[in-house]
Amino acid sequence: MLCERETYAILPLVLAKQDLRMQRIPTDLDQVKQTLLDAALSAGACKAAVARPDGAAVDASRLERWLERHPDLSYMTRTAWTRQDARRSVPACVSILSVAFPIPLGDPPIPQDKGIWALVAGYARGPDYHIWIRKRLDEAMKQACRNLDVTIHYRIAVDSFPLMERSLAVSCGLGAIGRNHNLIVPGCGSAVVLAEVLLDVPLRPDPPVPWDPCGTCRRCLDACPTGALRDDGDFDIASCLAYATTEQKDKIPTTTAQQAGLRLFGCDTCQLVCTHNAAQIRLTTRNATKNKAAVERHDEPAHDASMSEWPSAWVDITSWAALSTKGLARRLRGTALAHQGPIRLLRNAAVAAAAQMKQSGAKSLLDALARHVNPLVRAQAISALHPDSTGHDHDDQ
Ligand code: B12
Ligand code: SF4
Ligand code: SF4
Repeated sequence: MLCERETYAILPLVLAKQDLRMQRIPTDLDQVKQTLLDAALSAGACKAAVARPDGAAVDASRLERWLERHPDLSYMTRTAWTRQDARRSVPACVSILSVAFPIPLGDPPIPQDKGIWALVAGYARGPDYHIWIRKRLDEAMKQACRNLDVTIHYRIAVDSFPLMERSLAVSCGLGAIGRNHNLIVPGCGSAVVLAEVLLDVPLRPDPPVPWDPCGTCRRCLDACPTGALRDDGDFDIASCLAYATTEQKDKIPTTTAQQAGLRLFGCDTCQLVCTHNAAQIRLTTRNATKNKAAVERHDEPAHDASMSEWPSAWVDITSWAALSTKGLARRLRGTALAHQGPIRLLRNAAVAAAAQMKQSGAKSLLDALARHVNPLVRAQAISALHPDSTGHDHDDQ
């Protein structure tokens, strides 16, 4: 999950956009802190706290070990040093609001309507979370500064900046990391997207909260379809289906593709089984049955596609092969899926179609994808149609 790689080009960044001599310096910093925390909650967050800019540094050695094992994520390797301390990319940053926003979690049953269906993970349903969270936080911060009558320079990050967002959140007591490697916010669960507000005002940091969310539970380890979550606490990114469907650049290997099944984008399995998420799953399911659009509950971003266009849990991919890549990109504009680009989504569509071969239409969708102009899409579709082949067609030899 991420659109981080797109933003690195603009580093290093500064917070200040105005003439510092003009600014009104806040005096009562505890009042400022409380107002900003309240503003984050009013923007829809379920929890917010203040972290130090180097709050993630305690996990530096974890990150280094992780990078040694996963060198293929080059954007992570390139930015490893800056990730550990926000001041390395934004020198003016002296404190950070770490904020958790609830997102849908729960997979409604596959629709009975005619179609070839593919499943979108909760965080990527509806309008793009990068956009709606940034917009809401920005409005709330501006309003808070007006109420306080102070000038505070800030920069908002939503999965869009080289930080260790989970580690930062742990450092200020927002929650704790579970065996599924997700941040679990007490009372809210792990169905959250993390955002940060980098600030030039020195707020008192909140302490970490000692909390073991897992005890003897290991449901997520048992439920993970690929064994990506290891008993020893290790995470095997190469076999994680969230990685395969959102980050992997080349063809998805046959075994992983079979494990991915209907998943079009992301994987929620290790969160669906977690008891900390029971309330959020109930809420998502209730909203999904009551009103398809209500499950999204988010603001529409600033373009005029109608709400019915947003990806819900299930997307009908029947018509995808008939669309031009530009046409598919246009259809997905304003959603988190768009960061993936149409080609990799069509590759994933081939995987999902292969899991529904008994449905009428799946074979013709795969046949069409096997003739697609792009070699990656062709290769995935051909290997779905002929699992024993290499997945290469004549044009690729
Ligand atoms: C790369 C990345 C991925 C990769 C690798 C994930 C991974 N586990 O490392 C892939 C593509 C697989 C991925 C998948 C997902 N991701 Co992602 N991803 C990121 C990204 C960009 C960097 C993560 C990173 O630095 N990894 C390196 C390791 C070392 O760090 P870490 O995982 O962040 O956290 C470590 C520390 O907290 C430390 N730690 C501290 N205390 C403890 C205690 C214990 C017991 C353990 C084991 C570890 C531990 O170890 C953690 C795990 O290694 C972040 C955004 C960001 N900039 O932080 C989002 C982010 C972590 N992803 C997020 C989400 C939502 C997901 C998915 C749920 C999406 C989905 N539904 O498909 C899945 C979850 C998969 C999983 N079980 O982790 C959210 C996390 C929300 C949350 N509640 O934790 C983030 C923060 C984005 C955001 N802004 O909301 N992701
Ligand atoms: S399912 Fe159990 S072990 Fe996994 S994160 Fe949740 S509480 Fe922890
Ligand atoms: S996201 Fe899916 S594949 Fe990845 S660790 Fe969780 S359950 Fe396993």
